[in-house]
Amino acid sequence: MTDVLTLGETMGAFRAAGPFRLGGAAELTVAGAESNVAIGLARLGHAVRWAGVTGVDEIGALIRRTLLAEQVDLTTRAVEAATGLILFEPRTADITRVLYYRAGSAGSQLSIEDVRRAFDAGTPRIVHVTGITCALSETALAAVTEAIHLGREAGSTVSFDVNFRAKLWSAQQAGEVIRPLLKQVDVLIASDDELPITGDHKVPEVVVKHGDKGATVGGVSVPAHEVTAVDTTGAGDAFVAGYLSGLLDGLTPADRLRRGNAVAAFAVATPGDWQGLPTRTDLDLLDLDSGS
Ligand code: KDG
Repeated sequence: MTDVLTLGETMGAFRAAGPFRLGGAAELTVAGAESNVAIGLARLGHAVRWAGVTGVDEIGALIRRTLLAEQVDLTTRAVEAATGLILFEPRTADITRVLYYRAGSAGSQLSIEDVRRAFDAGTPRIVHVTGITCALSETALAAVTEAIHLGREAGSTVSFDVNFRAKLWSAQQAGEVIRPLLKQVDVLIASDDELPITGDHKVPEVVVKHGDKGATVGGVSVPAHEVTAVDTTGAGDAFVAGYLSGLLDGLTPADRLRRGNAVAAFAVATPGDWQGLPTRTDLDLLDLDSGS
């Protein structure tokens, strides 16, 4: 049984304590919006599958090893191209500069066939995709389109997070690609500044992330937890993991937002995209209804 299928590019991630131009130590880990969501859901006890392509290299092995250790099921293939890299360079407490080394990467070779193989492993209750993957290559966009299509055919809930990345494409290009896809989406997730990209659409459930102000769905708003943030990278993905977890557990819209906010609160309190993501026991520390 698969609760959630997600797909995209996960990269090797270098994180330094300060400017990269000074050299010195940098920590190596992995990062990718969809695999962040997958780890978040797995830590909350859901059955998650991530589909993606890596290189035949040590970074690819690190990605597979990390996701397997986090109990994420994999549909992967390794190809003769380098696994992409992302560099996180903290400049202020709130601002981290992101540098990509991912053009022509293995991950951008994600294709329709990878998605079909992932569906063969089990029909998911939720298919979760993001705008990042749409921007990577023609084949990756085709993979997202196929995932949405197969999800609809199978009766899965289709979730789409805009996740606009200005280093990958312009807002206009993103709008032209994303808007047609939204016709088949059940849950649209966007931060408030990404809403213009989505244009007019009829998506039934629109979840808006307001950063440290909280989040909204329909007419319901829930404020974020007040925590000391040490690293906000991955906060949006953490929120999505919590929100989708709430959807899987049949929580009300307000409780889905509460769980999303709670998961994000844990994520920002620890350096790294996904390292601080909570288990259900952790959620109880916030004295929340963490569902069944
Ligand atoms: O959401 C955090 C992501 O930005 C990060 O993990 C890297 O997926 C990523 C991307 O493409 O920017």
